[in-house]
Amino acid sequence: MDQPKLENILLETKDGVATLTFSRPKALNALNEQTLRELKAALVWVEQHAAGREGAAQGEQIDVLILTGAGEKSFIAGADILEMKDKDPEAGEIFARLGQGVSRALELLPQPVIAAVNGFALGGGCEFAIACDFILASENAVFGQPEVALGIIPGFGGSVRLGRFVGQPRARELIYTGRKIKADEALRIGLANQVVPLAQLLPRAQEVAQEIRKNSPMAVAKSKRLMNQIYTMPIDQALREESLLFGGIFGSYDQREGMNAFAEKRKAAFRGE
Ligand code: DAK
Repeated sequence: MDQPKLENILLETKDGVATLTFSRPKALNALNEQTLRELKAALVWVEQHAAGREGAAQGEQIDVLILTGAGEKSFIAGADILEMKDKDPEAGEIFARLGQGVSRALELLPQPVIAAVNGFALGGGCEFAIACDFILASENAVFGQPEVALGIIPGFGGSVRLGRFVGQPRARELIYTGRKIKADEALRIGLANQVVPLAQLLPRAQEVAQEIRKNSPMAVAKSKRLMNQIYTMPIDQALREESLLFGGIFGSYDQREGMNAFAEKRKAAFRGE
């Protein structure tokens, strides 16, 4: 299955992990419309390679996706302000739908997505990081939602998702002030899971990805689906959803294999089904 043609994003795969690297050095990897369209195409490709899909059957299974930025300075410095500044309401809405669609696609992707934030993650950059499952940050990472300083509001889901990472009061503070925070504060408030030296960022992301890959991809995908569904549900409905998914897994190959492997004191060989 051919990879999509990409100019502003690099797509690499290694050991069951795909890495998408945003690369627009002249604009600190800011997101223009082309980059959003490329990301959309790349995510479709990654999804086609999830366990049990056509691409995986062709021998190229992808179990985890990592997003990062090219260079040492920036993950994504936000939406491309220069491209965005003269948009009319109609073009603004098209841009917003594209960005929101892509950030939702990150959440709906069956594979877990790790944001390896290697510098500025501002505006749309921070919003894409929090649409990932969790964030690993380099020591020079800087996060922020500075939209209000530009006379706009977060438009790729920041006001919806930031509170889920850091709690509503902190999210409000960050959005109303537009204050940029460094990696140590991001770690303290729960925005980043871990902070490591820049040179260690991608190796660490790979290590975490490989830890995930030891498990059943089917069970990981179902856990992700549940984690992303339950926050919009009342608790009783969410618990019901969990029990349905839990029950549905019994009888699957991976459930039998995982439990038999435990009983037989051997390593499980999962198939993702
Ligand atoms: N867009 C375009 N170009 C950018 C950029 C951006 N977001 N950020 C940086 N650049 C460019 C700079 O213009 C500069 O280009 P040259 O002048 O060299 O040609 C180059 O990258 C290097 O930047 P600096 O010279 O400024 O580098 P510094 O190290 O001094 O500063 C900085 C780095 C990241 C602190 C600074 O560049 C900066 O403040 N950048 C803007 C950050 C920002 O405000 N980001 C949020 C953007 S707003 C919407 C949905 C979503 C959104 C909007 C609408 N709809 C609902 C329609 C999302 C909005 C945003 O993300």
